[in-house]
Amino acid sequence: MEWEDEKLSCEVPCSVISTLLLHHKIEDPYIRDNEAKIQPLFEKDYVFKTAFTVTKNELESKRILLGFESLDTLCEIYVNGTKLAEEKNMFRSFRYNVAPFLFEGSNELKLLFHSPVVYLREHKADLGKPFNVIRKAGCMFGWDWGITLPDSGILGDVYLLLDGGNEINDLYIRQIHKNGSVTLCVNAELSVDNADEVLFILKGPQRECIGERRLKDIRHPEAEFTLKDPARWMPTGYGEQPLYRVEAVLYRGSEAVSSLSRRIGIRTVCLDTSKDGKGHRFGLVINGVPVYFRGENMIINDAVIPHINEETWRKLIDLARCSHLNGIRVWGGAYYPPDLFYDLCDEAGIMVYQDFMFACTFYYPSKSLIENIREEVRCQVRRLRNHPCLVLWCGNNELDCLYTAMTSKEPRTEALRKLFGAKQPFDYKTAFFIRYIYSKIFLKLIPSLVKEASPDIPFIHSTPHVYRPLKARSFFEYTWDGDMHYYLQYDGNAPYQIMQTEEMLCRFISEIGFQSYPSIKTLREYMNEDDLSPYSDIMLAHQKCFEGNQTIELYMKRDFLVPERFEDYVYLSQIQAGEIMRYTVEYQRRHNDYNRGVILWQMNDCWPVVSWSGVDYKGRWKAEQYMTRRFFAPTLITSEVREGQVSLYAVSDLPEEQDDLLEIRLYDAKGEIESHSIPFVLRNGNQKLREFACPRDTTHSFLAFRDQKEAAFKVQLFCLPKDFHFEKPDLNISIGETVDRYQITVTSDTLCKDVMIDFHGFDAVLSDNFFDLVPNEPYTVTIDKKQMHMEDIPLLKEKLIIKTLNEVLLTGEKE
Ligand code: BMA
Repeated sequence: MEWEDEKLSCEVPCSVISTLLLHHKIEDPYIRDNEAKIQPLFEKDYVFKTAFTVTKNELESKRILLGFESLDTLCEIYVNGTKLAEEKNMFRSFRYNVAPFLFEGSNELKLLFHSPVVYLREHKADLGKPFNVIRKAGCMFGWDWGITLPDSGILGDVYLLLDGGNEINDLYIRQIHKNGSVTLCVNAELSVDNADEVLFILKGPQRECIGERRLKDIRHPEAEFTLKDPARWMPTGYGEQPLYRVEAVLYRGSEAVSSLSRRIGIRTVCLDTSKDGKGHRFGLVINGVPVYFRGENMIINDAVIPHINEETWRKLIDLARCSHLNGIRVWGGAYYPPDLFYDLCDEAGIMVYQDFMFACTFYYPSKSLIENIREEVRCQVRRLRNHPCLVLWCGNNELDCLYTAMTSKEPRTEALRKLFGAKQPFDYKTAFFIRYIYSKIFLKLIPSLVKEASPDIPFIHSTPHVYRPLKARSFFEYTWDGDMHYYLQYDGNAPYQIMQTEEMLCRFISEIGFQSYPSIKTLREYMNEDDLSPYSDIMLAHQKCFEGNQTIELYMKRDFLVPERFEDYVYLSQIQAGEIMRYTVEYQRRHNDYNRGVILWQMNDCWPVVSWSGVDYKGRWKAEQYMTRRFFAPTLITSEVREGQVSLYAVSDLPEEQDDLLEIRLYDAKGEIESHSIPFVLRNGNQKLREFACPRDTTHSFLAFRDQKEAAFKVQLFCLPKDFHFEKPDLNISIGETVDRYQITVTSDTLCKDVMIDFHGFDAVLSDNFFDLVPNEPYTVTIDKKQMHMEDIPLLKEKLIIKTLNEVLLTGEKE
C-alpha cells in the first residue's frame, strides 16, 4: 500500500487500517479516544499495488480471469496501466478477462480506493442515513455499538484463473421431496469452448459414491438422483447433520478440464405463516418438524475486517454450540460472511436467518444502484443457496417498521423516530415516495431474484415482519403476526415486567436485548485506570447508544441500586442485562406453542464497547452469555410469579420424552421450611408442574428448584432484589483437579446470588458462572485445562476473584 512516501507491504486480506496497524503507523483505534484521531484517514484515497508474473505458456490460455472475492468498496482496477473497471460494491465478487492486457514476465495490478466519506458527502441523499447510496456495510459508518471506521481494502482472495474456455461456474442442487424420498435435481452452469462431456457424482455422508450420471449433451447440464430414504439434515438437538456431496467434472475426451463440488444436506424448510384466530404464525418447520429457534444476532466480528480469520469463525460456532443456540441471524447492517461460516453452521446444525445487507435506512434506487443490488443479490444467493443451514432469506433489517415509525401518529413511536433521526412523521408525499422505493427493491426486485435462484428457501421482505407489508399501525404491533424486534428503551423505558404480559407474548422475536458493560479486564486493556467511570469522556466514547448509561441506571435503580464502585457497576450492568433476557426468554419458552423462537441482540462485539452483546470483543463472556446457556438449554425448568401464585414449568425442545424429577425447596428467614421431590415425565412442549401460593414474608423467603439434569439450583425471589434481606455470605472455596479440568467448589452459608468467578491475569470460560448458591449446598464449576494452565492449585486460588450480588447490594446505597 502506498502511504505518504513509503510503500507498506501487506497481504490479502488487508485494508488501509490493517496495513497501517501492521506497520505501526497508527495507534490501535480501539484504545481510548483514538477513534476520533483516525477519522482524517478516511478522507483520503489509497493505492494498493502488486506485481505478478505470467509465463509464455500461460499467456496462450484462451482467457485469463482476474478475480476478486470482495473489494471494499469504491475501487478502480488497473492492469498494466489499463483501467479495467470501477466497482462500488463490497458484497459482490468480480471477474475480468485480462488476457489482452498481460505481458510475458512481470505485470502490475493496481487498485485505487476512493474515500467512501468523500463519496457520501458528494452524493448526499436528502432523506435517511448517508450510507444509503453506497453498497458498503452500514455499521462501518458508526452504529449504536459500533466504532466509525469506514475502512477500504481487499477483503477476499484475489486470483488469476487460466481458462481454456471450459469451466463449471456454478452448481445448484434442488431437492424435490415426495413421500419420504428425495430427487436431487443437479444443474451446472458451464462455459464451454471445446469440452464434450460432464460427469455428476453423488457422494453420501460417509463419502461413499451413491451414483453417477454421465452427460454427453452438455447444452443441458442437468441430472437427477433419487434417494428412497435419505439421511436428513436437522438443526442441532432435533437430529443429525448428514452431509452429501455433489461433484461435477467437465471432460474434453478423457481429460478433466474443470471440476466443482457442493456439499448439501437433505431437508425441507418452510416458514409457517398460517393463520389462527389471532393472526399469522411465524415458525420454521424443518423436515416437517416445527423447530424452536434459539438464536443470537451476529454483527461483524471486528471493525477492522481483515482481522477476522478462520479462528474467529471457529470460535463463533463453538460459542453458539456451547451456548445451546441452534440458530444465528446474520444481521443486515454488516456483511455477508465467508463460506467457512456457512460450512461450520452446516456441520453444527446451526440454522441461519440471513438478511440481505440493508439496515435502518431507506435506499435510493438510482438506476445504477438497482443494477448493483441486482448483481449483489444474484451473487450472494448463488453462493449460499446450497447450504442446508440456510433457512430464511430476509430483505432488510427494520425498514418496514421504520416506515411505520415514520408515518404513525401513535405516541409510542416517537422514541423510535428520534432513534432514526427524524423529528416528525413523514408528510404524505414523502411517505408515498418511500412506499414506492421500498416496494421496488424489497417487494419486487429481491423476492423475484430469490424466487428464481433459491425458490425453496422462504423469504420475508423485512424483519420485523408483519403479514401485510408496510401496514403495521405501530412499531410494536408485531406480537400476534410475524416476528418482533423489541427494546425496552425505545418503548419509553417500559418496566421489564411488561415482557411477561400477554401483550409481549410474541410469535417470534428476532431481536431483543439490553445493554451492559464489557468485562472490566477488557476495559482495562483499552483505557487508563482514571478513565474507568461511566461518564468519563473516554468511556463515553465507548458507549454509542443515546442515553445508554441513563437507561442502564434507570433499571438498576428500580431493581438493585447504582453501585459506587465501577467494578460493581460493570458487574451489575451484566447481571441486569442477563436477568432481563432470562425473564423474557423463559416466558416466551413457557409458551412455546405460540412463540416459535427468540434471537437475542447481540452475539458479539466488533471493538471494546458498551453494548447488547453476550460476549465482549475480547471473547470474555458477560453474565448474559452464561445465563443464555442456561435459559436456552434444550430442556428448562422455569418459574413464574403472578397474582400471588408461583408456578413451576418444564419446557422441552427435545422430541423424545424423559423421566425426570423436580426438586423444590422453600426457605424463609429461619432456613429451609419445605422440600419436595416430584417425579414427572418431561415432554416436548411446555407443562405446568406445580403451582402454590407465594410466601407472605417476601423479603426473606425464596424458592430454589432444579431438575435431575441441573446441578445448580435456580432461585426465585418474591420481591425485588433491592428489597430482599441479603446477608453477607461466608463462602467456602475448595479447588481440585482431574486430568483435564480444574474444579472449583463453592459453598455459602446463606443464599448467595449471581456468584461471579474470575481470575487475575487469566481468562477462561467456565462450565457455569454467575450462578446462585442456596445455603450449605456445594456447587462445583470446572475449567478445561486447555484454556489456562496453572503451575499448581494454590496459585489458582491466589488468582481467584469472586463477586456476589449480596456484597454489591450490601455495600451500596439503595434508593
Ligand atoms: C436493532 C438493530 C440495530 C441496533 C439495535 C440496538 O434495531 O437492528 O440497529 O444496534 O437495535 O439499538
